[in-house]
Amino acid sequence: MEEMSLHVGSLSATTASGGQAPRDLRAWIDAVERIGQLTRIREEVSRNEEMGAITYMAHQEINAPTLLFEKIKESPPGYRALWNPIGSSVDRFAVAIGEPPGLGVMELARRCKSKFSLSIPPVIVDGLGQPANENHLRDDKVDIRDFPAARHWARDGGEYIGTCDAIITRDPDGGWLNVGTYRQMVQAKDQVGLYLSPGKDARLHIERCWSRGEACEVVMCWGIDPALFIVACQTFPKTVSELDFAGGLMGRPVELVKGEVTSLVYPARAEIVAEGIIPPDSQKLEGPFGEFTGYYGRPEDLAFLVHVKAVHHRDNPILTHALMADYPANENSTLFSVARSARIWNDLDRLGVPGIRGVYSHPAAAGGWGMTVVSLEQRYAGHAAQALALAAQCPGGAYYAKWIIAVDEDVDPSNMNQVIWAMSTRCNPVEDIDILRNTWSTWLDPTQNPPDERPYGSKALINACMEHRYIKQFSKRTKIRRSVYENVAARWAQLGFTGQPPQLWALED
Ligand SMILES: Cc1cc2nc3c(=O)[nH]c(=O)nc-3n(C[C@H](O)[C@H](O)[C@H](O)COP(=O)(O)O)c2cc1C
Ligand SMILES: [Mn+2]
Repeated sequence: MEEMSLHVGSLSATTASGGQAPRDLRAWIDAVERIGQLTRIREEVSRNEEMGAITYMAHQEINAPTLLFEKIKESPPGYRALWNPIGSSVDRFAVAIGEPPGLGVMELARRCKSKFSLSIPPVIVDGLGQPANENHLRDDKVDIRDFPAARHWARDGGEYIGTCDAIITRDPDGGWLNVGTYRQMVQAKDQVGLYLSPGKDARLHIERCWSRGEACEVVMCWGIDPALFIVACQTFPKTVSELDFAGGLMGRPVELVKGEVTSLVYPARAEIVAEGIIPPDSQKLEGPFGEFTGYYGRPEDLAFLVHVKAVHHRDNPILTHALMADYPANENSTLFSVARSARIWNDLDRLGVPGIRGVYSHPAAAGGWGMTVVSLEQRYAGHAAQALALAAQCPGGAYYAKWIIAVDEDVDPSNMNQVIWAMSTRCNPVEDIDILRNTWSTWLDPTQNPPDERPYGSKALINACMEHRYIKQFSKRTKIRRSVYENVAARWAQLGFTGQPPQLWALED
């Protein structure tokens, strides 16, 4: 019901399912602490590999709590660092967008999709007295080195201040504001490197400013609430502002204040914000960085160099960090299995592809970028092939993804046992696999060498649906009769089992 209209305004937003997101990072921290999903680390730790190592080790377990480091060497007392806010916890994602804990991942993805189809533009509020404006560093007082940036991995090229961040730039033609999550390395007390993959929106803005001989203004939010992070790291169409979708996701407009030294704006309740400019040809060697693939990406190379002109921060600021690693220690794994799934599902809805039962980005597939499973009810010849091609190339799903798999509606796309079963019983590889070439990818993909060739990728489209041509004759799947299932489920405890009876996607009607 919720996606009946594509341009739902703020009125409909108030009727969306679920409550409002927490007001800011601190309100979210309180909420996740109440459900036992936060660990405070009071022991003194080093920025140099130690916080990264602790996070990687603590997050070997699915559902491990987010880590708040409260005492960090070389940072003033009170300065803190929060690592892997979402981590591998579906509940922490739910809390971030105002949904209750305890939802299954597909249900949460469905609710996230509904909220992504709402658009609530931000509002500008008076900057006076806003939390982000509690402290200012200006002119030659700008020194970002107090904030607990960190070397995440042994071979990182420096300390990273921006990983779980939100970078705001303005489209020089359209005027709308883009928000993206892009890594940032400390280069000097008032300089940071900004790594942008080919085709990312901020990169397009900078390139367009430079082609006119102009500097590009940039706002960098280094301590942010998870709802803004979720929106910043998802791929929305290039012609709209992520701030509108952040409003939709949070159930209220994002509150922004006017910048001091740029014509941009920043979130009024952010922890740490820096304003800066990237003058034409401003670049410096940056990286490498232990990336979402679980490898160091491209070797050290030129990246954009931002000159920081002013810093604004809360008292006792919290710098947010996202560790990139293999699953489950990767911050963009479960986040992507909800938000990226929701984005692709949302795109398919908007394109009018009917019968989509669910979309799932598996968290173990290179931080959720690598694999997309679409479950659909096949309604016409070519339907599965259409869903595959569009899921592979729509804005929400096009970047990196190597494996796009279509399964029928009786297969839960988030249940890999079911997906592998479908691939092994409904897919005839010689007929059912297509390859797309020269697709949108990244320098960080280790499979292509030399690294300069990497921004181009390829994709396998795997049709693991029953063959549509012979769907009536296709072997019948063994399924439990619905009435029998209900009867057994009702007597589950009586039969001597503990816990809830399993939910099944496929029953015989
Ligand atoms: C933790 C994290 C770090 C990321 N780092 C980068 C990065 O350094 N460079 C980049 O181009 N994309 C990075 N991404 C991916 C972008 O955030 C993502 O593609 C997003 O859609 C970019 O916004 P845009 O579509 O407005 O360009 C990162 C994503 C996450 C979750
Ligand atoms: Mn964008």
